[in-house]
Amino acid sequence: MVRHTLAGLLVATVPLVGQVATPAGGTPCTSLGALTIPTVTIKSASLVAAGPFTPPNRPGAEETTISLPAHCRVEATARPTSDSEIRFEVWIPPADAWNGKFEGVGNGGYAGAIAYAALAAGLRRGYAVASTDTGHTGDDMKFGQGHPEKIIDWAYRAIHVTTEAAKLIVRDAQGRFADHAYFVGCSTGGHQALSEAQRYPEDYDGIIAGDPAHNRIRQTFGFLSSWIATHGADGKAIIPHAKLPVITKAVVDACDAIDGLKDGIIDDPRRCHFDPSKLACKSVDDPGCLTPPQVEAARKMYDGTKSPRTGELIYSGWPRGSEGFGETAIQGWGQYVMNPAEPMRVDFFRHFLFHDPNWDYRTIDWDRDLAYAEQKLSFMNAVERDLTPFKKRGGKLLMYTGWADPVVPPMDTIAYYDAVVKAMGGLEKTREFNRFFLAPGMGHCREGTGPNQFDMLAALEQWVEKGVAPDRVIASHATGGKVDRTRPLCPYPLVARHKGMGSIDDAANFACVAAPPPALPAKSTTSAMR
Ligand SMILES: [Ca+2]
Repeated sequence: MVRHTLAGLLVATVPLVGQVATPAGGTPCTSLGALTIPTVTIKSASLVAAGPFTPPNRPGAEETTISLPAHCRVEATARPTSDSEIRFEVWIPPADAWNGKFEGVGNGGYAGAIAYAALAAGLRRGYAVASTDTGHTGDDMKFGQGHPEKIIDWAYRAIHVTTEAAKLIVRDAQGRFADHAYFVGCSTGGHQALSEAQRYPEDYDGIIAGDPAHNRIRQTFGFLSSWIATHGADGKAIIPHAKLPVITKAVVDACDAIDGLKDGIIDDPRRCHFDPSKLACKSVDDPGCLTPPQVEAARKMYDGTKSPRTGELIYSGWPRGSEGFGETAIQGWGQYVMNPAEPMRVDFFRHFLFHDPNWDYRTIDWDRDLAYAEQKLSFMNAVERDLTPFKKRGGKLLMYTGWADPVVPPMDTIAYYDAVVKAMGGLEKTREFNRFFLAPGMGHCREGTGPNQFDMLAALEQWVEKGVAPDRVIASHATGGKVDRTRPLCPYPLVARHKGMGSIDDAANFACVAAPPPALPAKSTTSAMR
């Protein structure tokens, strides 16, 4: 892999006639377009006054009008290959509002859009921030058909070239490089975060990888097998959406107390072996019970994807407690497995792997096609476990994930962290630069019955800038905007335990303690991490 360095990209600033130096010695915002960076075209650089900002994303995107502080907005495009079209934006606070730092923000799904809400969050904290659309427009995967370079841009290159160019743009605007660079992402953003730590360890001093979808190829195989296992020949979901919360309630009733505290939260679903047959209908189907096919479909969701030939685990199943814990489709198995009319991300096979838009997912060969995908598209993963270069350069990595994540199974993230620990010489040597926080009862990146709001970036800043490693991160749960519970998130493998006195809704009454490892279920097979 070609590794570009900042030194290799340096920078010719075209002298501007009559340029007025800003107090900090930087280039005025509206002159930033004169900066020359190889393969990068700066489309515009403009001062944006404080006030409402409506992101120019496609209609229906999650962002609506947001309120922003004053900043310099730079829109640019990077073309590291002749087929690349990587749009990105850099938002730079005025010198007196700048915290001296740079933040790259991650995307969701297959991206195809600049993450304006994440840009806004960073800017409000005083960061100079950057985000990219990862080189294409829209969440669907047809962009990859016949465009292998665009798949690479999406997989890892867009984040890297955006990072390097954005650092130079910030340097030009402020008259100096940022003191520290951070990357913050969840889901695909978590994948991007781990990819940066693995592939480009010089890019960031501190990295936050939330609910990382970095074992991407196997996750895609997991979506496919889960969909097939939970849909009838008519393409309809076997378990009706209304029954998913019924399963979660039964799971929590059965397993809540295993951790020693009846608080509505399963602390570690690996200790919960609830079998859906407990909900089997006595005679007729009704909304509170499961028919035999529904029992079987739920079991397969927990069991994960296995090779029909060898029984080897290809990808972890989804955790007990993730079935349906809230109203929206992402708060349960709806959005990624049950609701789609065909398997989620099936276009990976059609447009990225086989280049056959008519590929029939029922022809999948789990062993042969997985081996082919991991050989042909290995760059779509970010599963390197040896993080020595990142550790050596002083990098700090915070990982987190929700224990009720219905999109990225936490067991797969644990398998990765365990693999890193092994490769890096043990837990203590890993904890020096990489800590992993599991949030009980949290869904995919946010929400859930457990405390799910926390400030990982503040913890990371303390670690990078003050050398104070996080021994716990306080998380809160809110109902209707009002905080009703706080808890510490503990660095894996520690768990939060009530001290035996005081409110169970107050983090002060919990300690991070070692817990015996959960007994593995009898039919557990080898880890998906190679
Ligand atoms: Ca509990």
